[in-house]
Amino acid sequence: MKSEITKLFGITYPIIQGGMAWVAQYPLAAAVSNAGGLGIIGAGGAGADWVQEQIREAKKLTDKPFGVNIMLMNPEADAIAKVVAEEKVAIVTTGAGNPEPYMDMWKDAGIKVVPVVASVAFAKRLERMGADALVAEGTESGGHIGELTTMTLVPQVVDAVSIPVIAAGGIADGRGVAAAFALGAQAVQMGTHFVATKESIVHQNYKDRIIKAKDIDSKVTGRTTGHPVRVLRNMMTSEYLKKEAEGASLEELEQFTLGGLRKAVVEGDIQHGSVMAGQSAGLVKEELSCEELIQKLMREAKEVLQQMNTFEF
Ligand code: TUI
Repeated sequence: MKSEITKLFGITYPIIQGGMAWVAQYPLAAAVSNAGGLGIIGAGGAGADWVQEQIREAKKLTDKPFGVNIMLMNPEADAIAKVVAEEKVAIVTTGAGNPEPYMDMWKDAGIKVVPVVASVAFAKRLERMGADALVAEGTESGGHIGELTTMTLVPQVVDAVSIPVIAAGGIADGRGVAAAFALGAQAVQMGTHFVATKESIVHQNYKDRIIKAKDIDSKVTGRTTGHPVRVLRNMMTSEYLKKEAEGASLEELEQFTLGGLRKAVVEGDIQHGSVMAGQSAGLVKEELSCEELIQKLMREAKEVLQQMNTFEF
């Protein structure tokens, strides 16, 4: 499945791994790139030195292109933006904010800039600013989310811009990959299924929680605070959603989730931590290697698309 994105990034398959905070570290990114997709290191809330070390370790494990995701709410974003330029990372994706202040510096360093967007207006603006491609991320995604679904957002962004669009949110198997192409996307970005791969460094409890998740296990905290975050339901979400319904203050709610992702990823406390995952968790059935997952996605997508060719009109 060659596409504008596989050509632009110099990768074999149109599969991008999401740049998830705490989770997307160099072993995962290198494994995805070595398997023919695009691996991404998630800078999340980390410091610039940590990101630099991650990039250098990834370079030792792969000679294929990989990317770095910068979460723009991170107070260290300025310093991380400089590190990726100095290290001449092939591709930078951004999330949770506006990357315009860094675009010129990154373009001068020869970096391909791929912002994550959740609306058409923001997509058009970033195309004008020189973005090379966009990730259109639907509300089915895990973590910090926008309002629109992947099904409605992706075709509207595809219609509004002429740069290639990568679909994200709710995709975890080959049917989702085929559907994304039907919507006009040139690749997919997946997070949740990659969290539960062999090369992912998250605690085993986190992987097992994703694998046993049912369709209705997905919850959104923080709708009232303006920072909606999709997670898997547990004791923390029950308590949080109760506090939120009772009109708890912003400070109290923020305090309640502080350090929650680390608690789940590192300590494996899946009852009190933030188990960020998308709605696609219900589609994840087993822990595969990145190579096995990417091969499975491409085999399934090919089957679906060939099946569609047999429709009679
Ligand atoms: O960024 C994400 N997903 C994330 S970031 C994250 S880290 C975190 N940790 C604890 C609490 C909260 C977050 C976890 N998941 N996805 C990309 C994304 N970006 N989705 C939506 C957006 C977005 C939203 C609004 C991008 C830009 C935007 O507005 C920018 C503007 O200037 O209007």
